[in-house]
Amino acid sequence: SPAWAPPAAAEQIWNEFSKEESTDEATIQKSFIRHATKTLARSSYNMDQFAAYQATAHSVRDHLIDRWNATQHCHSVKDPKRVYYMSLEFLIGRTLDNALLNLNLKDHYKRAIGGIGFTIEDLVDEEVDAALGNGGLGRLAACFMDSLATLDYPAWGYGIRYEYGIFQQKLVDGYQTEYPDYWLTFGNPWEIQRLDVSYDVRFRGYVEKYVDVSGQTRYRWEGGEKVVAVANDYPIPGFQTKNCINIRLWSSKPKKEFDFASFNEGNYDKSVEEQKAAENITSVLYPNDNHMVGKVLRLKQQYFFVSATLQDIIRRFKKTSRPWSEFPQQVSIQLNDTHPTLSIVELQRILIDEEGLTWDEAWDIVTHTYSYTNHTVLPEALEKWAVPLISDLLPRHMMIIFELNLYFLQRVEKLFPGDRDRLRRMSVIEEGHPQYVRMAHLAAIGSHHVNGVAELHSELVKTTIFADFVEFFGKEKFVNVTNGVTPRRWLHQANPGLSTLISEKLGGTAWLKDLSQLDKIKAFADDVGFQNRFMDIKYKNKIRLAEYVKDVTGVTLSPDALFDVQCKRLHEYKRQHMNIFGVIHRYEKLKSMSKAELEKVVPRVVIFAGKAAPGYYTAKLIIKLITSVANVVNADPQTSEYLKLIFIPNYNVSVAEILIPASDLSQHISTAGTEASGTSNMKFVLNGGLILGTVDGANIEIGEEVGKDNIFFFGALTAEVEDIRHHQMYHNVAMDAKLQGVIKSIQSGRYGDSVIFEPLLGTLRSDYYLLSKDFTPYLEAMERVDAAFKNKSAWAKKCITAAASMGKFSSDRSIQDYAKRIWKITPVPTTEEFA
Ligand code: B1H
Repeated sequence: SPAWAPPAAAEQIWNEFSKEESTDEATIQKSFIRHATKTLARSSYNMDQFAAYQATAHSVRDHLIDRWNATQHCHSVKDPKRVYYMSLEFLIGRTLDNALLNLNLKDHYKRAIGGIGFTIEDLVDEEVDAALGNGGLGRLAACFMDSLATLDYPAWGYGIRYEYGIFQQKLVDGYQTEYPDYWLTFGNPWEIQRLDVSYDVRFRGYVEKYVDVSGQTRYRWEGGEKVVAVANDYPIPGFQTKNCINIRLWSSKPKKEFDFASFNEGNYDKSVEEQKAAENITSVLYPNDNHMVGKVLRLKQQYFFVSATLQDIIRRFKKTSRPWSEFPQQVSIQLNDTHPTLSIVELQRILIDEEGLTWDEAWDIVTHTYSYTNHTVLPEALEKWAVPLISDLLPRHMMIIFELNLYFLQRVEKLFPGDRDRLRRMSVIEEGHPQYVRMAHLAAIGSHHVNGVAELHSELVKTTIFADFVEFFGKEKFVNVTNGVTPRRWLHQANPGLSTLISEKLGGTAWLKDLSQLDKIKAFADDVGFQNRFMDIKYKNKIRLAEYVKDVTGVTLSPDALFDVQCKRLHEYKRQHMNIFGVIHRYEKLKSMSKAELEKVVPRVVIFAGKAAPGYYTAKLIIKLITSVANVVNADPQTSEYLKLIFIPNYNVSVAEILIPASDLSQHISTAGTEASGTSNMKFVLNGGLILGTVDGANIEIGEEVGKDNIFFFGALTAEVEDIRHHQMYHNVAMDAKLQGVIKSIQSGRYGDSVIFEPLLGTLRSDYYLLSKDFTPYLEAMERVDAAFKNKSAWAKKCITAAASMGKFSSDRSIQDYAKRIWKITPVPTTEEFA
């Protein structure tokens, strides 16, 4: 576009009014009122709390946009290497409170909004979550964006603007029921629609072979149908920096708004059909965590997202007229799991078909650009797509996949001549009827680095799914980057009491940008005064949670009880059923106790929360069992002082922000070797809770940091799991006696007609997830927890020491790891001259 500058007469006014708005109380109030009256068309007699939230959000958005503009200006002038984080999920949650804190405007807004007659805390609660993700993988992407912005890295997030986020969960008769999450009903003040940033995306069609002017045989993808991708920008402000980066979310629009020819022929349905089909692409998030479902629409989403994103990246790259060979020095693309893997094939296609590079030149660029994060080794979660599906939707891509697989296998054959089973194992194509494309193989072959998300998981990646690939490429390509969480949202925002206490002791808030400084809090672990303040904050957080629980379930909780929480997606590998079986065991035991014995019991509140994939029958049955047991336990006057059981419906980021700071104990009890990392485990300990967990995922590294006295480990180790499964299968092993007791209790009908639970109890016959093996060790670990909780001061010391040991688990550390070892990018602070 031609360089434009304001005419001399307008320059002064331009400069003045494009400056970042000042943050004094009166200016904020004026901005609030301007947005209320002009943006929302409200008047003072027509304001409610939601409108006040909207007006506040719009005025905060102005600050975000100022910083966003400055950051973009700075980056286009300095033109550094950028990282592009491609993810089909961003589980952001709410924005208002987080933005206020990151911009350091919370106190200003508190006063300004208070002066107008609203309370900022009330307004914050009006916001609906942006829930464009399933669980840990999507939330990790959101934490990474916060860290990238905070550390001044030149980064973009790319994703899909789903109109429906993860479904809303309600309980009906104790069963999960799903409702659509149409989060955009009342608009979204945090996004900026960019109708000027749009790209065509092609589907289907055919491949044409031709000879170009230089006599080269080439291919081009033609015909088919096109849809349009439109950009929606979501500004992400860093903490205490001018830097504000962007998540660009694509929405699909029809290429032709309306088919007038069909309409005039009286074919009304057909005239809107195409429009609807196009809009459908970005309509809904697939609600499966750790499970692959091979639906065409999902594949369409993936390619739509990949195509639009690459066109945008390439357009930016081309602005500075560098040769293609410099692409990998300017661009690093991170694939968040295999979901965006088609991007590898798409870049190869663009380079050879459209840009005229040779295959080898193109492949060299591709493989120096991409890196891939693996998030799971569970077989049912590994993506594979039927070849006929890809051939139909993306015919040229299917050709390229076969071709790159051929070249790859030829290289394997050269290194391991005649090893046909190795070729079969390593092929991108799984043979059969139909054939399948193994996306993880494609991602590994097309990337310069592959990483797992915790030490153990990264070892499993190297020894299981990519063992052959390690032998072929060498082990340097396979690295670990342990996950982290942002301390801004997960401590400063969710637990202001604790954040303030830490800042007081450390003399400022610098620790929020360098979490390793938390270490210095260990010095206060024995200080009784500090212990009391620390536990008093926990107590107040428990009261806040109890109020929330009262509100949504009607059950009254005592904040003096031990709050024991397991909140995460429902999955057999995460073993929520082991937890509820444990609760049943506890309840039966309480029922058999004398009054004198009961008086020695540590009162306990067990809290579950989490969504089950709508098609995951067993997971839904676990929810039904939890709610059925809760109905009985909570109504039993004999035990009610000692045990309460809660299922909090519709677990999401906002609920997590209440739940996590209020826990004394949280459970992370996956069968060893199944949970790649887990990230809520980090959040719980950071907030002064302890972990009861298996030797799995990031639990292990948390244990190394906090010390063995400050974490409750139990259960079979990863190395033992295979042998135990084998043994159970072939040697008629009797089920654990206490677990048998629990099953009897369920089958007695005490929690309602037990027939409905038979399919769940049936899974214990083959017991793939080792509940029987781990049950007694689990109960013993629980006894250690109860004993430890009785000594208040010793418990406080554990919690303080553990929380102060969490420096490693900041997502800032994860991002610095990626930046230095994988992306090779450096920070580019947005300096004053751009503001
Ligand atoms: C994780 C997923 C996942 N691993 C497929 N894999 C999906 C797989 O829609 N799909 O098809 C969606 C999600 N999610 C989680 O990633 C791991 O289970 C956690 O252990 C880990 O902490 C998290 C972040 O790395």
